Amino acid sequence: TVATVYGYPRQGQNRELKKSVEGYWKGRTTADALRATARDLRRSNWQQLADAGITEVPTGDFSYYDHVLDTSVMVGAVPERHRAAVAADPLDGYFAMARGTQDVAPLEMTKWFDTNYHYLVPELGPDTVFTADSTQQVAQLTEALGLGHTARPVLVGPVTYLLLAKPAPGVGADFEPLALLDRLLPVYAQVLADLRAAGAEWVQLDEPALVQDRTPAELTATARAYRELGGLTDRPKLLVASYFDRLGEALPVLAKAPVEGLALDFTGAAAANLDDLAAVGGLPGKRLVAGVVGGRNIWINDYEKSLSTLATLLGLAGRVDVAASCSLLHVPLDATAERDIDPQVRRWLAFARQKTAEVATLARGLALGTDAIAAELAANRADLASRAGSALTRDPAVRARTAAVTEADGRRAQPYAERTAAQRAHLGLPPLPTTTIGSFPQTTELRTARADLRAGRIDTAGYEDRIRAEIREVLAFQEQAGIDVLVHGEPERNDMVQYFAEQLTGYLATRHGWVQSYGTRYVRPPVLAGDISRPDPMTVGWTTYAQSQTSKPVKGMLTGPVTMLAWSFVRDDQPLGDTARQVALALRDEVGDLEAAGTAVIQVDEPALRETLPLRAADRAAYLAWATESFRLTTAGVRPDTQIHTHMCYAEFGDIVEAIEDLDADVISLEAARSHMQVAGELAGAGYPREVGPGVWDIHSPRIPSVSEATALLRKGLGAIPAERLWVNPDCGLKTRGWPETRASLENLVEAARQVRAEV
Ligand code: THG
Ligand code: ZN
Repeated sequence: TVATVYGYPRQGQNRELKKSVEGYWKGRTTADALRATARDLRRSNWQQLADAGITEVPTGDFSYYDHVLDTSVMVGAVPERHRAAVAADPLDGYFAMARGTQDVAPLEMTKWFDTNYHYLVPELGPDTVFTADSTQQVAQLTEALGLGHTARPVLVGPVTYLLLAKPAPGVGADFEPLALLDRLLPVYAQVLADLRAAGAEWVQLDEPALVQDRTPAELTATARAYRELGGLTDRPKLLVASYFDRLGEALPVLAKAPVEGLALDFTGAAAANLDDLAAVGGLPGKRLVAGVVGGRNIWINDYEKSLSTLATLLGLAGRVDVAASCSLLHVPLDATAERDIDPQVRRWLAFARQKTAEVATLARGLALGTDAIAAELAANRADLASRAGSALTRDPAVRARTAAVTEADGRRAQPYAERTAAQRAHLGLPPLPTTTIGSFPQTTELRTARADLRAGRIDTAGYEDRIRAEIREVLAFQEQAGIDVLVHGEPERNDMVQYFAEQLTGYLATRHGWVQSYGTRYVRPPVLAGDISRPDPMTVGWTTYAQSQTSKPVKGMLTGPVTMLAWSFVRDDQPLGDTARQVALALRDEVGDLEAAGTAVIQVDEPALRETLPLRAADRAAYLAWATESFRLTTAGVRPDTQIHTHMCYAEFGDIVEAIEDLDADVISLEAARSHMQVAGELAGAGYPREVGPGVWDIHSPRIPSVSEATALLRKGLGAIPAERLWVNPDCGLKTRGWPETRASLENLVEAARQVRAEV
């Protein structure tokens, strides 16, 4: 019985890869030094895996930036605009595709399924010519074999690669990249032949796109792809892997394909694969790699449950091996590094390193019987019991409160049409009111202040003095610029999710739990470990301080329950909706305290509402039901004249307009500058009846929008949304911007609002 994984965190114990790559970009690290760092990290990762008992290690999962970009390089899908850079220097060309240069735009970036990892979107068109470049894959395999490991290259499969691609610039939106399948397969055939020649017995082809709803044509193309690859003579054995959900209709297609093995996810909702597999008659004669250790959450495995799944699977396949459900890229490296977490609680946690040990233990249990792992089983049972019975995971007060929630708690006292008049009277705003999304530039001084506090160079009082000084400056600027609804600028927050998590009981923060978000950028998602409560107000002090400095309304700023879940590791011992409800009630208390302290406008951001949408359409209604309910539970307790705002960070939400309406917020701000106000038209077209602030400044670019550019966008917005419901604001928060462009852009925004106001 083989123990294996599909990928491992790339960054290293101290994010050495991030430092080395960024050093290379800055000219402080040579290409050779970067390559040496990468080689050391790979060697050390493989050794860690082998030491943990992983008997077949993955290769090709390592990447300087993104493995989907690596696949584009492997198949020669380099966009025209990057060819010269790639020809001049492959490494610099690679980074040019990833990040762009002065002259050329990078590839677009988007989320990898419903994870928090972002990949670079392949750009393809009818003229795309694929050519095989197996250099990187062969080199990594050769390295691993040279170090004495049994190794299996892991590649993005051809169907998923094409399904993740989009039409290149200038190619019609109706172009379907999957039409290129017949051109792509010979390139995969070449890579497979090269890997076989380099010593690969098995190659894994990842096809997670097959766990999404697929059309009959896409399933037919999948069958054709694997008939063709399976029919090759000069090839390694093929393992086709899927994860993140059940395969569904694609399972019979792959079960019949002439490949030697399938890797399936058996965790969470994907456990349905078990029954589905039985229904298709199993995989006689094939290798089944069973993903029974959750690869994207941080909880220890339930050994007895996994062993029972594995035992059932033994009757369904020619051979059963054990794996994590997906690449371990999505979890932090090592839970033992978290010295600040109570050792008892730390035993509930499994990061990548712990998960590899779990996979190895289960493989041993499967091969040798449970007696061979008796000690591990007993310890596992004890740890699970400690978690289930802990006061952290079960707080009777929280449970009583969530159980008592009624439908009325999630309904505002008056409908929008009535409360809008009360809000108007209360706030006294002009038409086309101006505001910002919440954060102002996070300056070096602020970062220094936080570092000083952590290092003990300043005390809490000294730190708070610095924050208050920053708030005064941010307010003074907004007053002088003539903005109508002010914000305090959030100088006290770095990552907003982490900021709130640190103040809520039941949440754990990590010190070293970095997870790759994109390229060299990482986040440290906190852990929703137990029942959530709010011992003390979290933002009221800063908000009321800000309000005491100005006669204009200051907006209170919170992160909504859906985003708090989406950017954290969630508990696996209760439905997501229950956790969301607990977070919502804690936030509801904060909303109530803000209102009681005199805050007339409260914004609850939900940038993740759409990104957490389930992969399969059938699961979406249930998700949207608890997601919108938890938002309403957070916000609905306020008086009619208190105005609730929300903010989302994307322009495509055609499929969730109804859910946005269900939030029952009074005002929503959205990204719109880049799409030239298209969203305003979409919302109006869908009959959205509330106030909208489509962003008129694309804050993702350092460009300063001119007054005439902003007035043009506002006039366009007025074509879709009447003046009494249109707000004027940037696209998103300003924490990544500098002060010079922030000042100039906001002054132009206010001037544009003044000019357009005069016209209405
Ligand atoms: N917070 C959390 N999760 C998120 C986001 C967030 N997931 C989705 C999205 N936003 C990801 N976006 C980013 C943007 C910037 C960075 C990471 C993810 C980033 N990270 C710093 C780095 O790697 O250098 C580290 C930041 C730190 O010190 O905390 O720049 O907003 N939870
Ligand atoms: Zn935003």
